[in-house]
Amino acid sequence: MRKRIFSGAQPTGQLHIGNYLGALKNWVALQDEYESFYCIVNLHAITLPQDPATLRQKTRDLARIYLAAGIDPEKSTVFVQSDVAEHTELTWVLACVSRLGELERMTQFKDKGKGNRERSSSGLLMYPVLMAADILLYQTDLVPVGQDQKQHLELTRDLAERFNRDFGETFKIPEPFIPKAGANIKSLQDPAKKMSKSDENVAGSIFLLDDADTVTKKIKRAVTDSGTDIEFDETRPAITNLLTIFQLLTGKSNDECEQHFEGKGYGHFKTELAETVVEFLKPFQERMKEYDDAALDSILKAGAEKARSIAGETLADVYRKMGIA
Ligand code: ATP
Ligand code: LTN
Repeated sequence: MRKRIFSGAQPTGQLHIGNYLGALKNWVALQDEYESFYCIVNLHAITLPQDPATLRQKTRDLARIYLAAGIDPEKSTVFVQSDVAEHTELTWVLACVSRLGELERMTQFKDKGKGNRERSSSGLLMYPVLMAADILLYQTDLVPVGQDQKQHLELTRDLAERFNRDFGETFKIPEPFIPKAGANIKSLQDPAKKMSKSDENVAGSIFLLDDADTVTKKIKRAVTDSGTDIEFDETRPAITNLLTIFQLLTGKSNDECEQHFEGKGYGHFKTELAETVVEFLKPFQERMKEYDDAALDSILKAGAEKARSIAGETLADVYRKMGIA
């Protein structure tokens, strides 16, 4: 049997090149080798306030983005989280296994709740429990994510181990897959911060749906460090970030990138980087138009059915072991 992958992204804000390089690009690469489940996690989205019409639209847009990125519905299972009720059911069980202390220590709870515990939704606190349910329902081997999800993966493993210890072997313990390069793409405006959908300063992110002009302007305005060499250098995070984007989109090695820009200035480098990003985005944006509504509906329906058949088995086993059914 092939090993399994599970991953997902939230249908909120606009997907950016950090989401692509840190996660989606690897999902596509791994789908040939693994049995893959790629989920649009709309129930995670409502841990923060969302406009209903926008959420509905973004859920479908994100499915199109997965397909345009190269996820092949013939190879991978693509589905919407809320279409498979087992995710919410297992969340309740795992909520009873998790501890308040460990959830309150999650850095994302503090960040996304802006430190305001009194006004944060309890859903935001439960966010990583729902994520653990997503993963554990499918007896997942590998979870390809960006660096920011590492702590949630550790919690998932802890919950699975605790459940297995208390009720008997039930869940496979999943491993994170965090790429060496690209797992933490930084904001173009502040290389101390990660590129983020929720950043108010849109100049910091290259969105997958940005047009050529916007991309070029954002790259031209990107902050750089002191010094002039175009080299990977931890002490110069801004240039290292831009070079990482170039490297991952062209498939060149670090050395090849540095040689390519040897003796060239920032102006030249930024022009070429902008061209590279635009060339990548153009066919991507074209592919988004390939699936009409009916085609998309049928992919998501088939995906949910496949997902439900596996998730149902795991949940039945969990209930049996707990004396619930
Ligand atoms: P953001 O953090 O941008 O506000 P989010 O928390 O809503 O987004 P998702 O869209 O659900 O995140 O994330 C999808 C995937 O993209 C996750 O695997 C996440 O780790 C990855 N990711 C998010 N930001 C970056 C980044 N700056 N660099 C690399 N990977 C990232
Ligand atoms: N929290 C993740 C999205 C997510 C996820 C998952 C990723 C929800 N469930 C299961 C991997 C596996 C994020 O990227 N913000």
